[in-house]
Amino acid sequence: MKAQIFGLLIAALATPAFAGGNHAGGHGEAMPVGEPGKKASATQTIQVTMKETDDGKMIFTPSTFKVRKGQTVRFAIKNAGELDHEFVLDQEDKIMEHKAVMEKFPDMEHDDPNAIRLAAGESGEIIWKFTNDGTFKIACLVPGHYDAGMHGDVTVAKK
Ligand SMILES: [Cu+2]
Repeated sequence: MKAQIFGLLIAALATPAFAGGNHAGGHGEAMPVGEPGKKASATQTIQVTMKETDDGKMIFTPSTFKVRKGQTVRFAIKNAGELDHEFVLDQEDKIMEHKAVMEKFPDMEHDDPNAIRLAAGESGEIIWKFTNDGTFKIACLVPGHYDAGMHGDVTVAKK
């Protein structure tokens, strides 16, 4: 249900060129960035920490990731900061659309399989199968956080 509402919001903001596309997102559907993976298939665990820094930035550590097409990765994510943070994995244009929606509706919640929101001190995981090569992004879309530095690059190699 939340995803459906999100889809409607996205559709309302989207340009006509996007209007025919599927912006409902997630819930087991294949996306360009990949699809939810099975834990037993994960060949790699990547630990990711989210936090604020003493000089006013907000960061993912690490913030660059290199994986291979076909690989299933377990992202073990920890919020080591004092604020809520999100880990959203997607195409850059989808991240930027989603960022714009979050700025208009900051209290919006979503439960897409390519995203997780963690309160301070919480840990969680996303198991993801990368089904396409290319360049994708991770980001925190809590308003202001992306601009404070909370984004990173995921490169998916062909082989
Ligand atoms: Cu954040």
